[in-house]
Amino acid sequence: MTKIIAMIPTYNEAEHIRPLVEEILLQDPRIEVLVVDDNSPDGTWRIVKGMASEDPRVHLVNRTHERGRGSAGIHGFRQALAIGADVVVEMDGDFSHDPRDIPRFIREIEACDVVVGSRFAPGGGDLRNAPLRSLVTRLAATYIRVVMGVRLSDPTSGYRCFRREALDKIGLHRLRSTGPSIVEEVLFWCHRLGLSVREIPIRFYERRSGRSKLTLGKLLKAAWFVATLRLRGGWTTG
Ligand SMILES: Nc1nc2c(ncn2[C@@H]2O[C@H](COP(=O)(O)OP(=O)(O)O)[C@@H](O)[C@H]2O)c(=O)[nH]1
Ligand SMILES: [Mg+2]
Repeated sequence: MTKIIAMIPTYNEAEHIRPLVEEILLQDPRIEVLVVDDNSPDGTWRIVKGMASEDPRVHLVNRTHERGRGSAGIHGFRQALAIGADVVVEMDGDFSHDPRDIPRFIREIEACDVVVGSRFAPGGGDLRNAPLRSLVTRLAATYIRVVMGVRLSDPTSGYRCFRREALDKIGLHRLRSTGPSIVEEVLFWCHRLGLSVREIPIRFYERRSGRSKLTLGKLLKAAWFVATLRLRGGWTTG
């Protein structure tokens, strides 16, 4: 039987982590959840720890010495493979990614290596009530398509699904991002290594509560990192 791990990096998501994990588990009997928390001051990790002690389908990594969306994601992929995942679904912990989309990801991954949830594919949507954030997402998508040479409609989407073999091929050891540029870095390698990537439409919601951890500084750092990726690709494979 296939083991599917929903991997969620979290920082201060205590207000909704429990209902989110519960809703994910309902989507398929083969699903387990792995939360990678960075010792959130609001105690997100404590809630997940409690759930994990009662349900073997819930797993927690609490990182006490590191902080960052990128390094948490890499840690999460590694841990998901270590606990035997055949398929990993990567998603955010704020309900902006609807757990009810997971079955469509799982169906689609049967026929490819990686599935990306796209807000801009026909049938998808960006439903945030923040026009500036939506505009930045669109500009970033154009920038990444040009700089990385990928043809996807939504290259900054963090709602994605990977076959185990795809993560093995990417080689987690080569990923360098500490922050949010991990999303683009992983996509870059998918593209560079010729993995088959398909998009499915998703609706992207405003976070249910709490605050985004994305700052202008992190955004600019990510944009710079993306610009250096081609150079890295040349070095490591050239
Ligand atoms: N472990 C970990 N998760 C993080 C960190 N920063 C953001 N996240 C998580 O990554 C996901 C996306 O972050 P979010 O702040 O919603 O960014 P946005 O959706 O771009 O506004 C959420 O589940 C966050 O809790 C971090 O430093 N460490
Ligand atoms: Mg968010």
